Amino acid sequence: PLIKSRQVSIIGVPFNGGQPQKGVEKGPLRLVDSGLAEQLQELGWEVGHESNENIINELQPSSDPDVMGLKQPKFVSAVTQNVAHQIHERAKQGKFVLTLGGDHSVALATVSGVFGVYPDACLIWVDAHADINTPEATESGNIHGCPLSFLMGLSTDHPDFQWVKPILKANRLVYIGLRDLDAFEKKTIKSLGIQAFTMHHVDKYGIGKVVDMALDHVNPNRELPIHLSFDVDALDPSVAPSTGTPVRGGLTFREGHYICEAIAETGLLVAADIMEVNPALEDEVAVAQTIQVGCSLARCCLGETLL
Ligand code: NNH
Ligand code: MN
Ligand code: MN
Ligand code: MN
Repeated sequence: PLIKSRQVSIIGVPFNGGQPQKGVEKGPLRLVDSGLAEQLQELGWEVGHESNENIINELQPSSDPDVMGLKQPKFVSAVTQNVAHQIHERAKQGKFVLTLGGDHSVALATVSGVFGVYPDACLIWVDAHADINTPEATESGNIHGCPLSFLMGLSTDHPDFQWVKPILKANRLVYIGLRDLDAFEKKTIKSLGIQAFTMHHVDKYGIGKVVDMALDHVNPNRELPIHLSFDVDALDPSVAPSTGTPVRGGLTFREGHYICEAIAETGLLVAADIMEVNPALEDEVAVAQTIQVGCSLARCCLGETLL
């Protein structure tokens, strides 16, 4: 495996500034409080944990008006730039980086940090949404719907995100689970030739074939490092109800876990994000279910089901 140390660095990012709903900032601590660190130790990993519970509020600017149609740009930029450095340091030390969100704008930090250390990595984006809107195109203004446009250099003129380097090439990105795309996103995926497996493809081919095809595309020789960014809204709302933008018709419990298992099995996974768990949404039973799923996806990424 690429990560020889068997050390994992859990990076909590209790941040909600990339979208309007409160509560997603409580995701990371709930995942850890439910025993995630101990579970990973049980699997033989040496676990470090940075909760970042204190730094986020300090980074909130006193005034943060919309810029080029994006909401809270200064706050999102400050938090993600800061966390990108932290993630870069941990990846550089040879540790597996497990980032717990927080909303998906935090991918600006995870992908920047990880690709800074592994420039030839590929990114597997598991999500109901494509998160590739530009400031011009976004209908919501929520930055959690935009991180990939910055990381791919499609949005180079926004003053607050000049620090984000266009490190992601179209042929190193693959989507799984898409089912709620904006018109601009569809057009962009087509015109850039980004490989995308929607829920239609999961139905048609089955998840096993989809993951094989996804890896064949971004990692044909099975030699490049892999970063997995998993938005829990990729799962069906019956599996992961406590998330900000649930969309019917998502991945089953097993399909979601299979993706993590199959990628872990390659030995090439160097970083994983578990994003958009919102413990303030739905009832306590739903929250507990969503937290449990988040933890078990993370464990599968770290090899729980490998023999
Ligand atoms: N595409 C929409 C937007 O840009 C929704 C994004 N919402 C997400 N993304 N939860 O994963 O606002
Ligand atoms: Mn997302
Ligand atoms: Mn999503
Ligand atoms: Mn939509």
